[in-house]
Amino acid sequence: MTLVLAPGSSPHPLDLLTGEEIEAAVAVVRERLASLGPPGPHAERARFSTVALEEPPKDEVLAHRPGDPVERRVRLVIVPGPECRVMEAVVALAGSTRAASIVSWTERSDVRPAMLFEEAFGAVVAVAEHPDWQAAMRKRGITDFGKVQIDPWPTGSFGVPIEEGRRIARCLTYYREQPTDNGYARPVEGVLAWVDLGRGEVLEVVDHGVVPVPEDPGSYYPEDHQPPRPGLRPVEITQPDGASFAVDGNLIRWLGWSLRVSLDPIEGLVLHTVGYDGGDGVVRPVLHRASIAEMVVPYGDPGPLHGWKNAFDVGEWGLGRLSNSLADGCDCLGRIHYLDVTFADEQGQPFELAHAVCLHEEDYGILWKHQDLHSGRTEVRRSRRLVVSSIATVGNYEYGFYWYLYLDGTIQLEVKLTGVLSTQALPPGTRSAYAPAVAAGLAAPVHQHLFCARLDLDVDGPVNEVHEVDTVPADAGDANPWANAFVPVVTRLEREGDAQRTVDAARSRHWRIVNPGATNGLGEPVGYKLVPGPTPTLLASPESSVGRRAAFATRNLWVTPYTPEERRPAGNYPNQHPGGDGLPAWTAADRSIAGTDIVVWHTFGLTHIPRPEDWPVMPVESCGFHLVPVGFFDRNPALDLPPPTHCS
Ligand SMILES: [Cu+2]
Repeated sequence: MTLVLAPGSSPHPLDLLTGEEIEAAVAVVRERLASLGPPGPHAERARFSTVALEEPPKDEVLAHRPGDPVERRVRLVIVPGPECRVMEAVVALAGSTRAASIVSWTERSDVRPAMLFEEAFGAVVAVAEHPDWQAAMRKRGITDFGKVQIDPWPTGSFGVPIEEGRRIARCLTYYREQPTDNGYARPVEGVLAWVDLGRGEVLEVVDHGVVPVPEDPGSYYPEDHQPPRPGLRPVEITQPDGASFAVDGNLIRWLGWSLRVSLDPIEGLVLHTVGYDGGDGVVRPVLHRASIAEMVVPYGDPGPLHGWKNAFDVGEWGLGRLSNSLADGCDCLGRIHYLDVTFADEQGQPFELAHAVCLHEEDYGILWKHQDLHSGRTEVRRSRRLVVSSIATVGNYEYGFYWYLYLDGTIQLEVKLTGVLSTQALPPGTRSAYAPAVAAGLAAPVHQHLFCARLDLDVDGPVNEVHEVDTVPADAGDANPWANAFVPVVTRLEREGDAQRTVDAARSRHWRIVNPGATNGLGEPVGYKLVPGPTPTLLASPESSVGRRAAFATRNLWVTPYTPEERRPAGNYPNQHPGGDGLPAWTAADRSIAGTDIVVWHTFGLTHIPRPEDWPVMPVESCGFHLVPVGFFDRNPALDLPPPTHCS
């Protein structure tokens, strides 16, 4: 069931971008393009890589009160032609879409924006028409070129001469007997095509040798898995009085919590101004802004067809642009409210992605319980969480992003990974140390998925600091006569150079974000702790190409002073970037992170050693982290929950 609620009752600086705003911003940019150079080519050839809300500075967001005037701005990245050149524009709508004007215009050369879908499609067509690729297919007995799937990949940065000065895709081929086949079941091993995306030209086709195409079609469709498992009876989620949240535009209020939600075309799901009201009408800020600001999927197979594979799915493709339209009863259950999001296509035309973000509640077992053995009295409270979710499909893979808010003040991000493995064919009778077999003649390279969450925490205000907490055995001696003692050791991180840290499960390492200027009822600074999961760091060498480009993934924690333009930990243009941009560049100054507004960057994820059970479609594997109040409240903040009415 879907709740139908009105759009925002009062304009807010973080309202979702509208189609009218996109049209106005694109129109004024097109006028500027038409005025540049010879008539025609710029305005006609230009494509819009990004059209997004230019979020106002933090102090403006915080100062906004209902009824205040709102100046809306739109940020655009324009690709004017086939070269490695973009124009970055910010357009002010000045309170009216009719009064749009360009407030900044920056031309940048030697950068590659996120891949353009139109150009990626053009690359597929160009490869399929190329005689060298066709010859490679015929060599493998494939003569019907309508029965192939060609996947364009971002190419990385390896100093390959033909890639210099161009926007490149490397294309891999898969065989599909039927149009609905799972292409990844039948990789056409050995064939790699380089395409100049801007010019739509195949530059080179390399054939590393024939490996038989695996035969199993790898179907996950129900018609191929009959009969269905018997005995699965319906589960109905009923909420007879409706959901416990209220939505006003993109502002959500739920049982003390309030937050705004948006979907950025590049970063995907974004939470804004997350705060908690303990019942006295005062919203205490916790998290000013949270997003997945970059991610990387490095593959661990050193072979010529797979060794270059790594994907920065935020900066090279854009998680928001790849988000699904979610379906009732499938992606979420219960009383659901969807946010519909308006994006621009690459021609600058607005289009609506309906049901892009799902809001719903979930029962989550017990929150707290005690049975008093003396009196026999039992108290138990149910846990419930508000779920804010979106799902992006990036080629073969799905990433589900699930933010949870709980009744005890906890915030969690869970990323659910599913979809289809990236595969390779193995020569008959062989095995690979780098790519476990998942089906007959089919293997999937080991790889990692490493996400970088940018967490602009404002725990009871913007001035926060970060304390690393390790719990360690106490020294032997008179003060520890039973040698049992262990103690949390708290270290304040003073400068950026001190704040490049990794997880340490043996020490229960976590990081407390505290407000030194706000104390709780016990006289201690209020705080939230970042509790990491069992996460790896990057396994590729830091000196490797991917290691240089994804330096953010070599550490689980970075802390920087809040700087509005520092948004993306591998830089704004990681596509074919040689590396060093983003966090390594900013933190080289070793700025102070004490007594100031700070941003916490948490890299987390998992190392994926493919299993047969991951084939032909992968059951969800999860990773993520928690933000848990530590002295933010004076006691369990969920004592006021009413007892359940249905237990006896
Ligand atoms: Cu994986």
